[in-house]
Amino acid sequence: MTVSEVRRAAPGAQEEQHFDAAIVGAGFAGMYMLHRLRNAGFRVRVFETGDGVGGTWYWNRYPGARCDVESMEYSYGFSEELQQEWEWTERYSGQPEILRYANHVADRFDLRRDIAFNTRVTSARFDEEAKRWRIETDKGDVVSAQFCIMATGCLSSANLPDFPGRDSFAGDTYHTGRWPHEPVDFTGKRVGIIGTGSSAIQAIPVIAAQAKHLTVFQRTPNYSIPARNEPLDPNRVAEIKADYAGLRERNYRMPAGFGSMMPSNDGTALEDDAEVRRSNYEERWERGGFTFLGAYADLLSNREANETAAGFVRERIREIVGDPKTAELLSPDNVIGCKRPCLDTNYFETYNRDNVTLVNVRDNPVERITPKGVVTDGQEYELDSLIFATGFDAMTGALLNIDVRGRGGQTLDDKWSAGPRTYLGLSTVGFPNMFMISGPGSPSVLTNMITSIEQHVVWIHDCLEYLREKRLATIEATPPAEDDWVDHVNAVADLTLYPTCNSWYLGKNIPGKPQVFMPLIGFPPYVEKCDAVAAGGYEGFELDSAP
Ligand code: NA7
Repeated sequence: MTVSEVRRAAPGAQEEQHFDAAIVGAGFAGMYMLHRLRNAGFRVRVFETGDGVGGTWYWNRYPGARCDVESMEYSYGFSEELQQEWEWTERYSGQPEILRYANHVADRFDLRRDIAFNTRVTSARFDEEAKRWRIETDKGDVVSAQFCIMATGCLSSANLPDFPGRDSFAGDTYHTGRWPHEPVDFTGKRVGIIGTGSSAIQAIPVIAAQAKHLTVFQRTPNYSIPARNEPLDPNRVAEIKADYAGLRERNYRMPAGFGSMMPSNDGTALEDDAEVRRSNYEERWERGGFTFLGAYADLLSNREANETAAGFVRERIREIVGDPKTAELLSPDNVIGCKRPCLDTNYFETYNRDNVTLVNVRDNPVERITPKGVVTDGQEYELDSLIFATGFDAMTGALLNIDVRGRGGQTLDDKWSAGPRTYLGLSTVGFPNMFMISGPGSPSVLTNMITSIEQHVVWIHDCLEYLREKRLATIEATPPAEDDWVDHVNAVADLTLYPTCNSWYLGKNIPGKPQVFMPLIGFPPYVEKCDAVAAGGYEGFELDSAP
């Protein structure tokens, strides 16, 4: 930085610093983006609200938190040394191990020196004259950067519903996505948990084993497949490591960027007779994990086919859960896979414990929260601790929590008032030089997130190098490219059963949120499109030369 580059902000505030790129967030996306750009000689600063790296795995420390993608797949593939030296211990890693991995990566690549921790970005404004972003933080930093890269995560803005009397509860309250750093001991406590999504399904068996009593308030029952987690077999690990690049490459060609170790069947469910179908489902149920939904190619496009898989899971629930009424309440009636499918360890079994009660809040919603507990259907459930496992304002929440303003001072909130509009999920018209990593309109949450992150980071890095080489000041998506892309994302979703339920993919979990199917289905064609856009000199973008 030269002296002439330094401008003073308001008296008392810190001096304005100039960077090539400012990155918001130090989760897996922000960390790799920093590494990649810094290696290419760009001056980069990362801002992170937490006091450590890891993003999702920094915040989601609830008991039982675990990744649903297998460890050997849910890890960076960009460094052969890194993937050879790191040793995962279980088929699916728990949160503490993933956080250790994130810290190892930060140390190994010396990332921390360019990350401002405990620092929340409050605003990002595009200065049209300077063709640069001006970024402000809650610590008084004022930063100017040519590029603003949002690595804010898809599931990082916690959803805490506005239950009447919510803050009057006298005991301890928790949100799964904002769990304390110190261990929480529920021994001897009457615990309540609202929600039965992925987080609750992982936490419930662990908390039930410790608490005096656990009351689960369920609005919508969820399908869940056994994870069949186990220690990793060293021989299997050695086999994978002997050709790790091969596994990454095969995964890259999978619809969700992972799962090549047990690929989906090409056949359709109704082609098989009932017995064959059942044995196919059984094999995948025994194997555990998301592979269950790969039993047939049409499970998410044909309702009748889907019902064969859904019915199989409902049968398993009835087999596992002793009390028929509880089993009935736990049995979903919607399309399986329409909401994010869950993986569990002894979830349904937990309802056979004497110290667990399931309360249906679908027909009689939570009326209010009192100092003593939760009231529904006129009955008060007395509790010592209350957990909100109520999810996230997914995909757009974290971005819109920042006051982002593009050309003409337009806010992102305003631009997206009818739902997010992007080109490739990477960029949005009116906000030049701003990139989103795994933004709405990209495959993101429907894939192995680390694979999607790596693909976006490489694409953004290549784009920035291209602009530098050609001495171009700005890149901005064009309106027709964005319109076509939004239509494309919707058209792909409409070919499937995804839009048929109240999922967070559609924004339906947040009252008042516009309902648009946000992720793009299908990783390989997306990668092809991104590559073609770049190879064609960034088709669908307008590039502006340096002033
Ligand atoms: P989810 O999957 O969004 O689950 C949230 C749960 O909270 C779900 O069961 C909701 O019921 C329930 N919920 C939300 N608001 C309310 C109200 N007002 N009353 C009762 N119940 C409510 O979040 P998770 O944290 O479990 O998982 C998020 C993702 O993280 C997951 O998909 C993985 O990708 C990892 P609903 O279904 O809306 O009726």
